[in-house]
Amino acid sequence: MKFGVCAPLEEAAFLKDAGYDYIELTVVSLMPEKSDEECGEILRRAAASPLPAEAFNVFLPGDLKITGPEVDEGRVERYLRSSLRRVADLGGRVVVFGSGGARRVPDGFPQERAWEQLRGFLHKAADCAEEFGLVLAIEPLNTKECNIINSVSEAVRLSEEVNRPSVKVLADMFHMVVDGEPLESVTVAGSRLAHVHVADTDRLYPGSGRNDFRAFFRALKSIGYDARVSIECRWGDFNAEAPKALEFLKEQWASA
Ligand code: LER
Ligand code: MN
Repeated sequence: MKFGVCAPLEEAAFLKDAGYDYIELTVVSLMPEKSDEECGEILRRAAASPLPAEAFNVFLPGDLKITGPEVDEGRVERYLRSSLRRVADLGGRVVVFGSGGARRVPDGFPQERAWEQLRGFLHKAADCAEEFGLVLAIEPLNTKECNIINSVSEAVRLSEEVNRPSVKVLADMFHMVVDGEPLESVTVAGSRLAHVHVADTDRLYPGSGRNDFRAFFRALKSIGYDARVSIECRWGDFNAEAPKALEFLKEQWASA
């Protein structure tokens, strides 16, 4: 199992020294709507990251709507091509489709139509992802954070309906705990599970609270999941907590 952290590029050297395997950067930090020339420095620095950037979250900016009456298809298509090309150029493997602002269904808009729009969006995204050799992981967000795709089981259903090899599912322990989703959903996701986010109670660092990591990891092991686990949490003293969190995760994984 590879362990990583959702963190800005500036933390890559520290995380490497602490023993992490990769860093999870944000797609939006690659400024996909700006030209390669305008982003030259950012892209050069990301390419020189001391730790491989194998995963990327925060896929779409909140104002790039993909549901509702005001979807700008041209802008979405340009964004997909530019962002996924940059992720692939940097050696990324998996892109997290949470993007709660972009996918949030506007009040009064029919949920079924929004679901249909998400299927269309994922087909377009899959066209690029497959061209660039990337995997997309549909991320369920808890019901306080978004009003569509709130559980791993819904993400699995969407992934099944889209039925493209690049469109898979993410399980974020924080969102599952907030909404009380059973671990059985992870088991049911099986080979569709492509990425994992973890945090402890109150979304603090692993090992600081009461979440049952061993049980969660047991569910991952039962389906043969052996890709990546990223910590996505709020840190207090990052330099003290990040090494402790890795030690904790490794111990929990080994004993699960
Ligand atoms: C993104 O991966 C996520 O889990 C959201 O809650 C944004 O913080
Ligand atoms: Mn997450």
